This record gives sequence, C-alpha cells and structure tokens, in this order.
Amino acid sequence: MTSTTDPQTLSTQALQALDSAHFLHPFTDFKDLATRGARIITKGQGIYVWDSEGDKLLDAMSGLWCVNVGYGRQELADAAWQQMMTLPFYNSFFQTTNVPAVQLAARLAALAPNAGERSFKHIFYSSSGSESNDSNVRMVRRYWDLLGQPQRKVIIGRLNGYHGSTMAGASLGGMSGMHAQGDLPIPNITHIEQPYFYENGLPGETLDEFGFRAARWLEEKILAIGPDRVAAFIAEPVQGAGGVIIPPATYWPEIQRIVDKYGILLISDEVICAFGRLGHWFAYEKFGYKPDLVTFAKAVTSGYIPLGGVMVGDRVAQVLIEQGGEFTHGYTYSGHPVACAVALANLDLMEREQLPQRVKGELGAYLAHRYGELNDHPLVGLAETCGFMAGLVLVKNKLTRERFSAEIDVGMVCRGHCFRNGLLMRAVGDRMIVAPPLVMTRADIDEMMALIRLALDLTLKDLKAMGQF
Ligand code: PXG
Repeated sequence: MTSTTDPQTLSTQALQALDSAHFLHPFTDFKDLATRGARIITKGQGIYVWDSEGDKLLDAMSGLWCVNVGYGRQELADAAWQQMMTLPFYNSFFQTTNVPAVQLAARLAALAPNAGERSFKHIFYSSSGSESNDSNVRMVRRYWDLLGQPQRKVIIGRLNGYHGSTMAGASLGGMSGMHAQGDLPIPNITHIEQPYFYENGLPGETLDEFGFRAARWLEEKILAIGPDRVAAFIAEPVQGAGGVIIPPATYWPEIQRIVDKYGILLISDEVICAFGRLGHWFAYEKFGYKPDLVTFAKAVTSGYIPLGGVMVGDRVAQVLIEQGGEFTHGYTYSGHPVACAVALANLDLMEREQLPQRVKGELGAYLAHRYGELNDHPLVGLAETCGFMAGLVLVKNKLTRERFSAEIDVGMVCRGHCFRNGLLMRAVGDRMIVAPPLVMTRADIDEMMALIRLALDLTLKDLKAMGQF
C-alpha cells in the first residue's frame, strides 16, 4: 500500500492519482485534469524548477508573478525559521502587535515615494491580493461613510482587469468567465473597457490619442453614474492576468486628471507590479500618478510565504484615524509575524542586489531589446515589455491584425511547445506572456528568448500543417 505521509517516495503516477482524488485545484476543470494528471513540481533553484520526472524548466513566470528573487534563497528560510522559533503567531486584534509587523509597516511606508496628501504612512495587512482588495472595498466605503457621503458606493474597475477571486475581488475584476459563476459582480461595482491598443485602437489613431480616449471612458462612466455616487476607481498599473496589457503613456496622467476632478479615490492594484517588477518599489512611481490606496501581495515575500496588504494614503488614513470608531474588519493573520519577517528579509535582499534598479536599468533595457526582435516573427502581431513583464499577441495576419479563431486555441498550442522544451510561459487567449525572476542575467534572458523563439517556430509549423497559416 502506498503511504500518503511520505510523498518523496511516491511515484509520479501515484502522486497524480492522489492529487486528482483529493485536491481541487484553483481555476481548473477538475474532470479534465483528472484525465491528464497534474505536473508535479518538486524543487526550485535560481530561475529553474524541476518536476517529479526530473525535467528542468526555466520559470519565466516567477511562479505566478511572485518569486522575484528566484528560488532557494537561504536568507528567507532563515528569517522564517528564526521567527517561528521566537514567536510563530500572535494576533494584532486586541491592542497587541508584534515586532516584524511594526518593522515592515514602517519599512514599506519609507519605500513609498512621498506624494503630499497621498503619501503612505499606514499599512493594513492581509494574506493575499484578493483579501487586500476586499479590505479596499470595506475601507473605501467606510471612508465615504465617515465623510457623510454614504451614497458614494460605486467602485469602477476595468474589463479584463484582475483583482482576485473572492466575491469582492472577482467583482472588481472584469473577467466575464468569473462573473458568470456566482452572480457577480456584487452590487455597486461596474467596469469600463481596458486600454488595449492592439485590440481597441481605431485605424489611424496614434497610441497617445488612444491613451486619452481610453482614459476618458472613465469620465464618461462617472458622468453616467452621477459623480456624487462614485467612490473609487481601481486598476492595475499594467494588467497582468489579462495578458500583460501595457497602457499608452498618456493613459495614467489623464486618469489622474479625471479622478482629481471628481474627487474619487484611486486604488492602484500593484499585486503584480510592485517590488521591482516594473523597475520601482511601487509602479505608480513609474507612471507618475498618485493613488490613495495601493494593493500589494505576491512579491512582498517573493511568494515564499503568503502576505498581502493595502498601503493606505494619508487622505484615507487621516479620516479613518481621526474620525475614530472601530473599523470592523480584519483577519486572523493580519500582520502575521513569520510572513512579515520573511518580507523584511526579502526587501533586504532586493535592496542589496538592487533588483528594482537592475530592471529599471540595463537588464530591463536588454529584455526590451531582445523582446523587440520577436516582432520579425511571422506569428507575432506585437511584442512589447514593461520592466520585467512582457507580452506578445499571436496573429494570423500581421498587416490586417487578423486573429486566429478561438477553436484553434493558438495560445495553448504555443504553451505546449514551451512546456515540452523546458520553458514555463503563460498563454492568455492568444497572448503569450512572461514575468521572469528579477535576478535574471543577460545569459538567462538569452536562454529564455531562444526557447520562446523555438516555441513560436514550432507553433508556426503546427499551424501550417493544420492549414491555418
Ligand atoms: N490583484 C492582482 C493585480 C493580481 O494579479 C490578485 C489581485 C489576487 O491575489 P491572490 O493573492 O488573492 O491570488 C492578483 C493575483 C494569472 C493569475 O493567471 C494571476 C493572479 C492570480 C492567479 C492567476 O495570471 N494574480
């Protein structure tokens, strides 16, 4: 009989059987997975992971947009061990606190660029991006209630935006497949179209013109709802799960003008974009806007342990603090000492290795240069990067921008070739995306680019054989 307590001794097949017998995976067609069996990832080192068959895979997605410092970092394990032995848990509900949570809050506040009444001195902790966005909804509503404007309830998000998978997170996001399950969005959440030039740009329209037009969809929506009913706008600086949708340079400044004009709160969901991913500690710095609330998670610990939270700007914090009264919201693990200790060690590491600077400087430029070369590939409509996020769209015709029909699922064809050749790259519809660990060297980037080109070539060959190209 197979032991379920010693997984190291189990064969791949036995593990797959146990997996499908007991583990319901996130965002998964359970029946479909049971027929093929999950790939079992057993270890990681640097920019690579290995599966239970011993195959080595270059992890161009940093786990799931989070392992920014790469795998196998001793410092993070040491920090967790030390904190577990000192104080593994204590709550911060009943007028108690703990040392790492205090230190991390102060550290994050110091890292956030000072922006007048939008400067960030306060942190509200959770354990994930989804929970953090639930906290945002609670906090935004509390803010307007305290200001005597309880009618300001509507939060505007964007179609194809992603803000998590809880009821509020999925509602703030604009994924139609998610809304279709569970009567979402919840009341008083609505959406505008995303700033995706390749899809929504008009013939003859410049990127800058499109950026203005896309931002003004927000103003149109505010006016349609009634400005005194709108509480906040939430958006990712660059959309991640939606397929690395990089907004035109004109987009964010125009969004800032609009939220300022109507006095609505701006929430920057930086669960993917913060902590060096775009070459800054926080991505709003890169685009030059001033959010009131910033959602973070993932790379705050480089994914080594769950931690999330909201950076609360002074505009909101002052009202919550000075108007008093209990904020009736929080989680058992708000300010978890082990998670916060790991985050502190992770920030130390990022600072020491100057990871944001590498992305902002030479390495980000090199990735952009190498990615740009993919634009000569017959299948690539547009390949572009923003920091260490990169996306490309697979097209049937570069000139007319004709796309492949959904039945072909061209992204999955390409992803299959990536997998088989040792590259972990994501497909979002017909967009292929990467978000590599920030520790990548030039040689690592070259290796990744060679694998991407190989996967594109093999995909093209398949499409030709299918008579689709
Ligand atoms: N906001 C953003 C911007 C995210 O990218 C969340 C919130 C939710 O975080 P949690 O920790 O609750 O998962 C995310 C998460 C994908 C994918 O397919 C992306 C995420 C999660 C799962 C899958 O790219 N992002």
